[in-house]
Amino acid sequence: MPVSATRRVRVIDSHTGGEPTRVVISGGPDLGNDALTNRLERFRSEHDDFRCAVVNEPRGSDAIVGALLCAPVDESCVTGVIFFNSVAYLGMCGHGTIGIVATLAYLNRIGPGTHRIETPVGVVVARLDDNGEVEVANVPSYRIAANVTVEVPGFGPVTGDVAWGGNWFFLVNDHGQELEFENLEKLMEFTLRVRDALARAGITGLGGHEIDHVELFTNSRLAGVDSKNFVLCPGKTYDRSPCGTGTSAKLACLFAEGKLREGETWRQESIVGSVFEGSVSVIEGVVHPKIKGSAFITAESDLIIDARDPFSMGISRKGAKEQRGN
Ligand code: PYC
Repeated sequence: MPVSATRRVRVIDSHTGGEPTRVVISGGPDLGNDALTNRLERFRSEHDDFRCAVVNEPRGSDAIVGALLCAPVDESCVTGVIFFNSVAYLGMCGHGTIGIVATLAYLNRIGPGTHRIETPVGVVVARLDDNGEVEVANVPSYRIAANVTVEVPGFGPVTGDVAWGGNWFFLVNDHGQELEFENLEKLMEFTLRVRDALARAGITGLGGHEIDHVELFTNSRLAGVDSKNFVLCPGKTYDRSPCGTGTSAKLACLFAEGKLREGETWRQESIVGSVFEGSVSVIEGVVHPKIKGSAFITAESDLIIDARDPFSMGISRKGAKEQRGN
């Protein structure tokens, strides 16, 4: 095989509260140097096969969130990043940002201190502590609608809030589900139906954006922890971590309801039992959430993209038929 037929992509894998992040260090597509929103569109329209190659089977899984590092436009940022998963691109990703900070520290590119990171939805500021914990000051977050009821086939009316935390969320407190790891299949089925029902009913985020995350809440049984969640992410996967953007959306809703004050700590448990700490500061009436957690490096490797391999660019739902040749 000629050497040129093989492409290498350098990645570092980590997990944040159980949720994996695969950071692409080199070997990604050239997306140019203009605004990250433009580069994200170029990624989506011209290099979507690269997204599949990095996070989909056979190299990846539905759970992995990819993070393509790129040069920031804002030179005060240590890096720019575009997040993606097995089906879509994410505006921001809280657990992924914590993973990036742990990855850059592992590579000795940053040390403890404050680091700005540019995302397609704005700059976030991460503080790496000496003990490895990372606190992310996320993009401003807000609730756009409270007590929205949608009719969910097989389940009846479900009421929740629509909020932005860097992605769009439908947050539901009263759902009749038991948020236990053993119930994953049921939780997936319920939240997938809720998401479909929202789309059918034309309930969206601002600008008609799809609400692609559904978040269920219950009380946590862990001492000192305020709440436990289950978060459906784009595609058919759930967040193993408490979801940084989802916790940000939750903090915005709590603040709007007068249930959380500036500077108070909110502890959010995930469906696998990991915990993020969150708080808000309010500047000119706008909620700025902070999320704290830790990430651990799990692998450092080269992905090999072999042109002879029919699944070299991953198995995608739309491409599987072509790849199988039928
Ligand atoms: O932590 O924000 C997050 C996130 C979004 C999707 C998966 N994790």
